[in-house]
Amino acid sequence: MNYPFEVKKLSYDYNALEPYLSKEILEFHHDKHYVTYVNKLNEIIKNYPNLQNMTLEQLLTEPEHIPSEIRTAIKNNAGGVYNHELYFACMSSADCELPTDRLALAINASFGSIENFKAELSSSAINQFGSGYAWLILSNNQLEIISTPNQDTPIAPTVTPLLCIDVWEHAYYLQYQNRRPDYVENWFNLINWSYVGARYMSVAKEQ
Ligand code: MN3
Repeated sequence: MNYPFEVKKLSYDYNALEPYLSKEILEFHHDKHYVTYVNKLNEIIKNYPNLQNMTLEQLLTEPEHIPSEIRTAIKNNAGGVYNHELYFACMSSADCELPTDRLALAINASFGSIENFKAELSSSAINQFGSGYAWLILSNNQLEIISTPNQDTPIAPTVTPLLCIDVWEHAYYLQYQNRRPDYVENWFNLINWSYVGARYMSVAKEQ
């Protein structure tokens, strides 16, 4: 039984990501925005016992098991939970070293260099029109950078999200107002590469 889904606490203090991300933003983002998605998801599946045994990943990858009248609501709210949990987990207060493990080799092989990777991910995040996310994903064992609108989640049997940046205005407006590019630039200082690398190692097959 996975139900009810529980709010995951941050693994760092609210002020741990300063100066790149303010305490105020993180408090609102985690305690209000993310928590609301958890509560809404639980509310939606309250009356659907069959869905209460499904994992968050199953709710997102097996729409055929979800009654059509709540399919969109599940996509939005299970997505909101999954995406925020990944976003928060991919950040760290530690001075994040660039990746040096097998993920680093894969990034170099796929994008040419870590600088190119950063440029592509930045562009994807800055150019996502309106609300959404930019992602590093592993798709059929290949690294790719994509962006998605709203709370869409790029997850499928052959697709695993490895890293995401939330570019909804609530993720940066209190500190950066309309300056999304500045937020994106600073966010690169916060990436928890050891977490992202471990995520990669858990799903990547030897090339
Ligand atoms: Mn958000």
